[in-house]
Amino acid sequence: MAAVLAAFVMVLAGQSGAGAAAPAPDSPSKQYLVTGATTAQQRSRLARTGAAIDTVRADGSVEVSAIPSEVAAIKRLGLRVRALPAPPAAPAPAPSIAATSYHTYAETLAELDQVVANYPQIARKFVAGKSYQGRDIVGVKISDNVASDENEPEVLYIANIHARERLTNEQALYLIGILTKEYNATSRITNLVNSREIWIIPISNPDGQVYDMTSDTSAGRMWRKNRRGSGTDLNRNFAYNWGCCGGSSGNTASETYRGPSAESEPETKVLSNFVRSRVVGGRQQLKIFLDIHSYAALVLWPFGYTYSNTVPGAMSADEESTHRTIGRQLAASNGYTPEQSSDLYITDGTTDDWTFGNQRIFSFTFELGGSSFYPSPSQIETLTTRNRDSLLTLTEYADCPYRAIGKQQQYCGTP
Ligand code: 0X9
Ligand code: CA
Ligand code: CA
Ligand code: ZN
Ligand code: CA
Repeated sequence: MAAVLAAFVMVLAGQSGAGAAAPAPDSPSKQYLVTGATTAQQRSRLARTGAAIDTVRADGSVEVSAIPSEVAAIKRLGLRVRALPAPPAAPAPAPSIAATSYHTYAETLAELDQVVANYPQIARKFVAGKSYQGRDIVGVKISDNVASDENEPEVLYIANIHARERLTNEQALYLIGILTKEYNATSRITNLVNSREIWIIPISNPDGQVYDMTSDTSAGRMWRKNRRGSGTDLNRNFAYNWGCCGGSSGNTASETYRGPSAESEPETKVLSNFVRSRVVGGRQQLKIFLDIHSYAALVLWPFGYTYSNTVPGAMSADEESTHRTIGRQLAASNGYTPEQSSDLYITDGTTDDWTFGNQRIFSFTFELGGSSFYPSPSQIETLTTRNRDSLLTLTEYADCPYRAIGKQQQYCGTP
């Protein structure tokens, strides 16, 4: 009953932005710069309109993707809003620099096939399931004796759940690249591949990614969601406190539309089922989860649905300090800002709230750096190489994340 009432109130709130003169509810979103929202509470109020917060600038102003009814709601909050220019079209890549341009979905699949062909002992392709439009959601498992399910700590990295966050696929491919090419060459990497099972899904939202990259110009379409109906924000569709807290929208046109129910979207189901499939003998094998986004240069950890650092029965003091300690260490390496997700703004139904809250996997979200969703291809190498050490460090923590706070003896029985 409470949930029904809450949903009803949300619907009313969502509709209050649509006055007589309001534009059609399904007008596409555009990017705006919002000034006047500089605290987490103010950004949460902004996010509660349904606008997607794309990045927080150094001066505290916020870039958002918003539909007209949301722009009206932002103005009613007393915040200043001005339209941002559409991202510049990237120049068509010359053949000589084609190797450094963004991978399409097809090129990504070809690259993964090449990796498993080159490194069959340590790299194996897997298909987690299919998207709404029937595309394979593909990943690579990297480990020694890759064909067997060994008793080794497992980690899961996913990227490109938001279609336009194109650099995130490149970051995943970069990680696959160093783990394979440097095996038996760099001892830190050899040790990791020998002692972990590393699952990497570079394009979690293939329908959205293909749609975003398929346009008449070389600029992207600025598409974020999946492609069922007018699209659902997959990072608001996960089944932990779904739609609880004003951190997503009930308006189908919104960039943060949470979907009709938790796990309503095929892609969410595929990713969630994959995570559940790693419970072997009653134990979740995944010890670390990372969801890679862009472009606010952040290291985030749960929870996003509440400002509370700890939650009885859901986030103990030791779990919180383990997340925070690892998160700060990663940020010290890649130069991003470390914070609890809700310090950015309240979100609900995100990947990491579910992987930790429901599956007890220590979970992080990276927002990669960059000046837009489409940094110049010439920046790919610099922007991804920046995470070399942080990604290796995170993978190392899979043995016992509590090692970060010196409690590996207590929680993992290891010295
Ligand atoms: O709003 C989002 O989904 C993420 N930002 S983005 O610009 N990539 O869309 C941030 C999510 C932060 N919250 C959690 N990870 N819980
Ligand atoms: Ca192995
Ligand atoms: Ca295993
Ligand atoms: Zn994102
Ligand atoms: Ca907090």
